[in-house]
Amino acid sequence: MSDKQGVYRMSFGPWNIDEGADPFGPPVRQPIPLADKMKRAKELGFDGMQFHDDDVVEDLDTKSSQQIEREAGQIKEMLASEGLAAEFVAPRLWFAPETIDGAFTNNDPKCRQYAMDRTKKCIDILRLVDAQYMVLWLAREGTSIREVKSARQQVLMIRDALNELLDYDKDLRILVEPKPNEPVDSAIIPTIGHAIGLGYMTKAPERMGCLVETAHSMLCGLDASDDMGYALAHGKLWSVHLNDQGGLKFDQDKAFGAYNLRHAFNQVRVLEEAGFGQNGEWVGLDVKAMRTQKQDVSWKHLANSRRNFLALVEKVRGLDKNLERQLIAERDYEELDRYILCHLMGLPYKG
Ligand code: XUL
Ligand code: MN
Repeated sequence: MSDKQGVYRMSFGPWNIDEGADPFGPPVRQPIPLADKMKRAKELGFDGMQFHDDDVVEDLDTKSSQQIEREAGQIKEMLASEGLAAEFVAPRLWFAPETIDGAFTNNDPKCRQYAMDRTKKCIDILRLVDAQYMVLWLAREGTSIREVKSARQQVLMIRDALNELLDYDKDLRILVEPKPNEPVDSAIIPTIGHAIGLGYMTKAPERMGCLVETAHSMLCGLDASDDMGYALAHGKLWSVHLNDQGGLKFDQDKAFGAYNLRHAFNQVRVLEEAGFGQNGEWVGLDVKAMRTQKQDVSWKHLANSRRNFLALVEKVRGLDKNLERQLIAERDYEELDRYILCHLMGLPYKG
């Protein structure tokens, strides 16, 4: 919840309205300018935007610091004129030739230097657009075959890089977003436990948090609501990427609640119970439109995810807590199961 009790601030990133290209086929929609995406965000009831560094400054690697300052300043003005805020900026450390074999764990010191320089530019951009955090998805930190890198060394290399970044900006807060695979076969920081442990290894654990993405937890074979609970227990859940996923497939980024309503309900429940949002945390989405969607409706997955989230907030708040407590005390979990399903399906429940 935000400062207004009970109201969540929600965000998404420009990549969540995309052209529909996948590894097997080309784009099927025209690109939509960032300004239009921001307008759409406001119309749909969102409060902020998430960014990759080059969503803010295109072709970042070719830009001077003056150009970076000017272009990021323009984005800040665009946000302000829409009444939106920037939640985070994330360095895109997986696209350049230098990051083919990883960023901070690359075997080539020149490539590691590229990753460090690029991330420092991301931090500069984050300050220029007034974003709250840097999100770090460690996309290619891992291996395709184990023998090319040392697992122990990779962790220490990432820790050293984080220490340098925490020194570069003494107010910087970094949220590690784990994912077990894709694009690498085996990521070195696959789960939320790894992400939190990594934060504790740095010189400023108090500025290290994490972000749980529903689909990423599921790709680990884990339950996202439990991952959120684990991070909340550590006081480290500083953002989420809500979406959905039909089991152990590629990272589908489906609309929140689209596959498994009860799973979504339990994510909302764990957030509500902990008062998530009261310390300025955002409810972020990371969802993708189906490739079938035509141009003029290529934003419906965002509207639907937001609606589903808010409807589930009402479902969580509308639970009969006394009944829940009573059934737990009686250890009648089958009955509780039935009650929850009736509640979710909107069916009348009679004990
Ligand atoms: C990739 C993913 C990223 C991060 C930000 O699966 O989720 O978009 O959220 O870099
Ligand atoms: Mn994500």
